[in-house]
Amino acid sequence: MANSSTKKWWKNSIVYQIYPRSFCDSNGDGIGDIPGITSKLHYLKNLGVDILWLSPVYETPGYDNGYDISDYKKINPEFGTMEDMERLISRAKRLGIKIIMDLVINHTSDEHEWFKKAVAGDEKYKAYYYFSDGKDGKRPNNWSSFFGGKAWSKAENGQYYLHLFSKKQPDLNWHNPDVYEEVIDIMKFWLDKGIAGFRCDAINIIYKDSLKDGKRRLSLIGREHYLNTDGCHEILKRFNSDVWSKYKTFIVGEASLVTPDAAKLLSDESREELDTLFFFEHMEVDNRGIKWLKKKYRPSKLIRILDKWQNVLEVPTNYLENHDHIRSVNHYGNTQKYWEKSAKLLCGLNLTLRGIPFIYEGEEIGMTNGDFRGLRDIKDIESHNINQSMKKMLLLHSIRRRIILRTTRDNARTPVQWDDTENAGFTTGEPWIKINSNKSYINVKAEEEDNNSILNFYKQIIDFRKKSSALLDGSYRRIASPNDVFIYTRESSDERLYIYCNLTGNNKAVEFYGDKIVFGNYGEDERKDIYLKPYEFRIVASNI
Ligand code: TEU
Ligand code: CA
Repeated sequence: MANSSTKKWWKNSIVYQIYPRSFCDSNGDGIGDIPGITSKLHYLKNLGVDILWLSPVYETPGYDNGYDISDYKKINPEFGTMEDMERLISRAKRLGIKIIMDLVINHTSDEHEWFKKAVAGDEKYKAYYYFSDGKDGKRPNNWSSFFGGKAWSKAENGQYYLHLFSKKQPDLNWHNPDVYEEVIDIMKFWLDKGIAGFRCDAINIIYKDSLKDGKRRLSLIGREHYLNTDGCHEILKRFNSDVWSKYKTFIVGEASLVTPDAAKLLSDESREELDTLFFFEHMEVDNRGIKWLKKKYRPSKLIRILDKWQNVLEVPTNYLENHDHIRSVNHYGNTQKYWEKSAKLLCGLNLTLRGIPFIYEGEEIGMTNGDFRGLRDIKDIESHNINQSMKKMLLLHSIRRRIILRTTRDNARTPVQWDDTENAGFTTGEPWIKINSNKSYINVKAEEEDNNSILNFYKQIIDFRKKSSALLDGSYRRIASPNDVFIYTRESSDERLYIYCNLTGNNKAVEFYGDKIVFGNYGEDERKDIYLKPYEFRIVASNI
């Protein structure tokens, strides 16, 4: 087993996701940057983080905040220089923190050299993308884009090109061996600089089986032609044997629309593809078909989904928020009366399930959705595209406003609140996106000074976890989930823990398992009462 545990050096890590644009600005231009990240390494070390995942820091025109890359080997000048990046890697290393980068290879920016050459008529580079004259002047097929609207646009050469995201993000043609070679080279470039792995963006959709029309459906027409294709599996295996295994990387894939069976095929160790992946089902718990249409959130459904996925992946990922979704305390908690209790409960849940916990910047202080005044405050390209689509459907401004403000990705992209000063200690200049006015009480400085804060709860539970064999390596089993309370055990050969999560704002009657409450968001005592308070989280140890 020694072999497999060194191979999985990342298995007991805690990962922290940084969205660089919103993390910390070092030079007063209102945009977070790499020196800003470096200046907070001690904060992250202190929190107990082992791995940092950086959302893209490469050169980009910035239409999708860096998920549209124009040069994979350069740093976005807004974020700093290559020297800044190298300094970040080496400072982090000194503190024992590893860094993984976002690898966006489904598409490039349309301002990438490759695409520009392609449009100018260079045949080599035309073959990097999907160009087509279309059918009788119409689009080549009926596919729709993830960001609303159609998946084909016309380039300046008069031809259509495929883009599963915005028209600023043309899809690469993974049938072309040259594309493979380019990406291998990019990966090595960064791994040689000391990067520990990648979070592979939209990885399960990169390989298109065919360009035939898709089945008609509510969203993502065409998906059956590119989701989890054999070609994609083939590429992942080759990445693994050509690069990843040689550098002993940690690779986590982002796999939208993935089912448990597909997830196993992408990440079972024996298949040598991804180490693990992000599934989306719990994020979609309150979707009505598409994310813009919501239904009532039901904790029992969340419990069912999380429980199911605990048993699917060899090493699951646990995450409750990221840069693409609303804040978890808005989603699954309560931002009013139980803001603090519910943020702590979600922390407890995320850090005691089996697998690797991912914490998204600001989650550790209980940051909430943006308090945007209107659509004019929204920066996100997806939100703007959806607004345009809804306009075409003649939806009223007030309706569009409500739909977008509720779900926009910008909710999680407001700057990290470091203190209660005018710009929350994020910048000395004009922030690129509105800072939440609740910085007055939700901020790192205030929470560092308060022993009972959400931030200190994170630190304590991370500490607890690092010493607990049951949480690190133990099995997981659901005991019961009466009345929206999630109860499960984590058990190793010498430790058994019962975890209670009351996912509601009401008192709940439960059975008491175990012997002694050792951790909780209502304090620790030997209460054996059968009532859980609103959003109560408890760890109960049991003698074995
Ligand atoms: O997201 C890919 C993805 O699968 C989308 O469904 C995503 O959930 C999106 O937010 C739809 O609402 C990745 C990145 O995480 C995202 O930030 C990028 O915009 C996207 O790829 C394109 O690179
Ligand atoms: Ca800056």
